[in-house]
This record gives sequence, structure tokens and C-alpha cells, in this order.
Amino acid sequence: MALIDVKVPDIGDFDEVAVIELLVKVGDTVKAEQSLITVESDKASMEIPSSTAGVVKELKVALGDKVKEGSVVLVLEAAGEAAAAPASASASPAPAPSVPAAVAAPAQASAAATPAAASGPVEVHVPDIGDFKDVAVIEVLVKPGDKIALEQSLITVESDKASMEIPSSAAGVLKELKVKVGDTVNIGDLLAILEGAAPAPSTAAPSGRAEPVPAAAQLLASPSTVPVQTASASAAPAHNPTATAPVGLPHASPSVRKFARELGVPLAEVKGSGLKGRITAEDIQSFTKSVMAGAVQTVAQAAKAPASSGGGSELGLIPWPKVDFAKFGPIERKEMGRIKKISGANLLRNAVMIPAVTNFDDADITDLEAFRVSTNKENEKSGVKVTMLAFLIKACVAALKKFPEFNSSIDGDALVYKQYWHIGFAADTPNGLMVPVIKDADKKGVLQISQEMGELARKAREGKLSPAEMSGATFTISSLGGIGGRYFTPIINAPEVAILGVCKSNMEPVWDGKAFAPRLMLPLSLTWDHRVIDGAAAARFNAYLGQILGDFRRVLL
Ligand code: CAO
Repeated sequence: MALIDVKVPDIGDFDEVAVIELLVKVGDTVKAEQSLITVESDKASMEIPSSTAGVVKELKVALGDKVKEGSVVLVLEAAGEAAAAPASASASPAPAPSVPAAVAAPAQASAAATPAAASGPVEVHVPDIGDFKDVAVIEVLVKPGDKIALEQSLITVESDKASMEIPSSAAGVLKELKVKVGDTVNIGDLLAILEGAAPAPSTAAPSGRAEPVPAAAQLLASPSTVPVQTASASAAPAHNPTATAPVGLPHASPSVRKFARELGVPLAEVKGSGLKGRITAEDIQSFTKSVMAGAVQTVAQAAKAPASSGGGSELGLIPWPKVDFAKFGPIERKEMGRIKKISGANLLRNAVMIPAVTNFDDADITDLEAFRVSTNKENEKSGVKVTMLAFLIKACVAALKKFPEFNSSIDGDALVYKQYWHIGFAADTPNGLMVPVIKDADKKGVLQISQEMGELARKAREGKLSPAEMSGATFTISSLGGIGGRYFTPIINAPEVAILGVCKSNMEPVWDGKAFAPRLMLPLSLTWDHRVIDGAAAARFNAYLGQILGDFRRVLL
């Protein structure tokens, strides 16, 4: 199979056009004359067709690249007859095979102006647009009364492969427009009548035939001539004004694209209100207004927006209510702190993306609490206070070892089972919620964990935690035990798959088979990712955790 460089064919004298769309990718099978890329100048966009059929082996251009005649677009492995074609033929494909003589010959005049006195009315006609017939007017860019500059675009016309703007051949005031959106035009059709106009000296030829136009002027002077022929080459020899825009290419004229680029508007997200869904300059303006007003978020904004400001539109939800609170009473507005903004965005993603379920249970910690209190009494002088949370961390490591999926993470279609047990714990700080991590909790004793926790909690409150001290957790515990409450539904800290919430222990009457006995019960709230864990496993995890907390010697087993 022969490898063929497919090059940009003759696109007239204008060079350095930007690649704005890649229409094929490596591995695609393309037909001869199938469009490969879309390029755009400031006045025209056009598709570059393939000179031959084959399979795309390598793309040689990327979005934003500038190309000109002869630039290699891609490498094709030629199919069938094409492969057998002489190398020389395939090496320089698409020499604008269907370019009519008009293009190969000296360039055409711009929109032809009927000779007239400098101050009298001047007729502006459609210039030579090559072989194309009945090109649809898709946009009218001026209105009567407008002051028109020489070569200012008057209308946009479109074939099925290119759109282009037709410039004025004269300067003056627009008296009358002779076409409207939806009309079809041909060479020589009357476009407009200008008053007080002075036709351009070089474009005065009444028939549209003129002296050669300098290369740089061709695009403006005869926009359709070059791009239409080049763009369509032989791909669309028959004009088809009803053809729809190529899939994936937002339907908009070059000037609208430029306008959108200047404002940073993502064209693909704008709904066109023009003919055949075409995006107009007004659509860009109203999209911009909606974004500014907060009624619409771009995809890029939604991806990086803090949770609190999410409008909900990206999920297809109705917009967040906008209330003028001051109407109902005095208010004070305070910007949210950095940590709140960051954690808010993370919490929203985790709440929305994880199918989370919470199981509630109670653990009898009567004996454990007695042990903790006596240990602290014995260790009073050491300065290290053993906390219930440190015991919980140890107990959780034992449960995670017994139920390894709780210590895993989703990675595409796979589960990653971690062979280390790093436990994060939620810490309430003046700046917001932070989650420091006790690394290798399986290798540490309760005393060491208590000591590290105290240190990390202090750093968290002082805002001195390093990123390393907050990363790598495989499971998290959120304890509200020192504060109160019964149960709650903690949000999983992705990419972890489970989190344990703990509330304040209470002395409760517990039936021991013969009588009610006073027992210190610790409320547990285990939230888990239903993609990884199921309800039975969660119930077993809680039950096992309860057994360990009820008799801590089980940790040794
Ligand atoms: N039941 C009853 N009492 C408890 C308890 C429990 N489950 N857990 C702790 N206590 C007691 C402690 O024994 C301590 O009492 P003493 O002072 O008499 O000894 C007191 O409550 C305070 O404990 P603590 O909060 O200082 O220590 P801790 O180890 O329990 O918690 C830390 C440390 C950093 C986790 C905690 O300070 C904290 O920030 N908790 C909030 C976490 C949070 O905000 N979670 C919600 C996240 S979702 O928004």
C-alpha cells in the first residue's frame, strides 16, 4: 500500500489560512474528495478535500495551525486503484482539479460596480463566483442608510462546502439592498445600490472581468472565486444550496466566527437563530449577555466553577434562584474563603457523581471508652491524649483489610485495590473543612496515631497543612463525636469509595438477652459508592467494625 501525502491544493494566492476544524482522525477511511479539514481566513471558510481514497495514517496539522498551498494535511495509505497510481500523481494531490479557468486565469474583479459619476447611484453586482450557481444568501450584513466602505462585506453566501462574504466594490451610503436572506444569487445579480459612491478604480469593469487583482486583494476582491473552487474542488461539483452544514462545524459565517473568537464565545454552544440554524452575530451577543447575567454557563465554566456558583444548567436543572435578600431585611455579604470554595466544588462533584448510600449502625464502646479513659490517666504525664478517633482509625484499618473493596478506587472499568491504609480525618477549622491524612495507619499504634492526629489537627486549624499531608487517603472518617448529633450522611471523598461518619456516643439501655443494661453506644454512618460496594457488604463492614469496637482485642486477630 502506498503512503501518500495529501496536500493543500491551490487555494489562490492567499496563504496562511488557519485550520479551524479537523474532520477526520487517524484510522478513518476517507473517500476521494471527502473533506479533511476546514480552514478559515477572515473572510471565508472552506473545506479541504482529499485527492484520493484511503486510510488516514497520520495527521500533519492540528487545530490553529496555519496552512497554505502545498502544506501536507495528512498521510494516507491509499486504497485500491489509488495505491497503484503513479507516485508522482499522488504526491501532489488536488491541484484544484475542478478549478475553472476563471481562477487559473487572472483573478476576477470584485463585486462589479457599474461605472457612474462619483456622486451618483452605483450598482453593486455579484462578482464572478466561478462555476457556482444559485448560491444562497445566508446573512445580510448591512442595512439601508449604512455608510459602506470600499470592500466592506455586504452579504454572506454559502454553498454546501464554503461560506464567503461578498464585499462592496464601491464606497458610499447604502440606498437599497436588492437581496434578502434566503435568496439565491448568481454572477452579475444586482446586490445593492449605493449613493454618493465612488467605485474603486480597479474594479470598475462592468462585466466583472478586470485586470489582475493583487494577490493579497484576491480574498477580499473575489472571495468566492478562490475559496469556493478550492474548498469544493471536485467534491461538490454541483451546487447544492439546501445541503446542511457539515456535522460538527457550527453553522456561522467567517465574520461571526471571528466575532465569537474575539469575545471568547464557544460557537459550538451557541444556538443559531438564522436560516437553517445558522449562528448570527445577534446570537453571539445574546449568548454573551446570558453568560454575563449568570443565566447560562459555558461548558468550560461549568467544569471549573466552584460548586456554590453552579447554575444547574449544565445538569439540565432549572437555574439557581436569584433572590434580592435585602428586600426582606438587612443583610451582610461576605465572600467565601478559598478553602470553602475548593471544598465546595469537590463536594458538589462527589455528591452528584457518586451513587452513594448510607448505612446506619451502633457500636457498643462501653469497654473501649473505659480502657481509653484509664489509658489517658496512666499516660497523663506523657502529654499525649488517646482519642476515640484514634481507636476508630485502627478499627477501620482492620475492617478495610477484611473488606478490601472499601479501600479501593474506580479507575475506568477497573478497581484499584490499594495495599496501603492511609486514613483521612475531617477536621473542622476556622477556614473550613480540611482532611489531613494519617499515613500507614496499619503500621502505627493508637498512641502514635493520637499524637499525629493532634499535630495534624493543630496544623489544619492554623492553615499550615502541606498538600502532602492532605493527600493519599484511601478511606476517611468524619467525627462529630466531640460536638453531638446522632447520625448524618457524609459525602464520599473521591476517588475513595466509602466514608465513615461518627457521632456522639450515648448511654443507652441495651437488651442483653435477660435485661436492659446501660451501654455506651456509638452511632455510625457509613456512606459507600454503590458502583463498588453493595448493601450487604456495607452492613457486614459496619457489623465487623462494631465487633472490633466492642472488643478491641479482635484487632490482633
Ligand atoms: N462520643 C462522645 N464523645 C466524644 C466522641 C464521641 N464519638 N468523640 C470525641 N468525644 C469527646 C472527646 O472525648 C473529647 O472529650 P474530652 O475533652 O472530655 O476528652 C471531646 O469530645 C472533644 O474531642 P475532640 O474533638 O477534641 O477530639 P476528636 O479526636 O474527637 O476530634 C477532630 C478531633 C480534629 C476530628 C475534631 O476536632 C473535629 O474537627 N471534628 C469535626 C469534624 C467535622 O467537622 N466533620 C464533619 C465533616 S462534614 O461537614
